Amino acid sequence: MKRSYPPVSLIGAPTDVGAGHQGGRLGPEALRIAGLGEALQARGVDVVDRGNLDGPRNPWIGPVEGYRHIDEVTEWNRLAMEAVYAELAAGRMPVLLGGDHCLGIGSVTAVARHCRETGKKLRLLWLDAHADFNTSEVTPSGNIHGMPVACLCGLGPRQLTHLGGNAPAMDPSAVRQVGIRSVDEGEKRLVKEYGLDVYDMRYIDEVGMKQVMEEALAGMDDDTHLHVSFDVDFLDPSVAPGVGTTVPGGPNYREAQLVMEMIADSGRMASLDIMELNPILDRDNMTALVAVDLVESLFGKSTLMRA
Ligand code: EXY
Ligand code: MN
Ligand code: MN
Ligand code: MN
Repeated sequence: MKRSYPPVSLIGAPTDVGAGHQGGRLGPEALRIAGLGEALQARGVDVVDRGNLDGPRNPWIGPVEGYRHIDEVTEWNRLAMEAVYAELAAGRMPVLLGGDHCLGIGSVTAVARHCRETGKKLRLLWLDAHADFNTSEVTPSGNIHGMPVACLCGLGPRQLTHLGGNAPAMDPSAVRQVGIRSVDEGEKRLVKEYGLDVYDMRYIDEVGMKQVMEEALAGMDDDTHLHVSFDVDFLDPSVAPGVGTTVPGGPNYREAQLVMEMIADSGRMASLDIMELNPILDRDNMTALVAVDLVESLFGKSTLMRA
């Protein structure tokens, strides 16, 4: 079926304040150079590039009370939240270009507010090698890109859990995590306690990606707003080496394409993050090119011959 998409706004968030490596702040530009905007335009999508948000520089200092750069993280997320909310309120589809995955706090907080105001049900699909459910007590690093899902579910520092005014921004029952293969010990306990719906690599190996995505996308209807938070480290490092926290044993190119194609078929995606691309660690922009290729599939570019 040929689907029409709402107009898209690209928003660059060039920061790595939440990460353990520098270089993610070059991500938005690498995605532009890989032709993200043009690729969507070629699919008939109306695309506007809003340029980059302008937040604080990365101070590159160690954790304080379990959090690294928390004030800078908060400011970047406030900017991201406002930009994403404005696009949704204008009836557009925000595509937030990271930048590190701490930005998911601002992005999803904005989406959750939009859902409350428009009576939509939120579904959060978190494509990642990591659960991103750490707290200051259990984090091995203090890096806040390991904490955004916890913050969204009300677990974390007040300035992040209450970014949108009230907490929690969303209910854990709306979360579906796919591709997970690196969860810290304390984090694992919290993921279980909060009842996150996790489709880890073991489960993907056992039942196959098709069934995983059928389960992760089940139960959506016309009133569902699907937010896709695509951490590029979701992909196997052989396909996507240009990220700071590679974890072996991720989805291969074809499995990742299937994920994107099934999301496209659902017809529910209304907002998107593309996170954690680090061009400093990449080779010839190959990870950005793969990300663009996959995003094209999110917008219906599949070579379906048997429909
Ligand atoms: N779990 C580790 C930590 O909290 O330090 C690694 C987190 C990496 C998070 C990446 C972006 O998804
Ligand atoms: Mn809407
Ligand atoms: Mn992540
Ligand atoms: Mn990750």
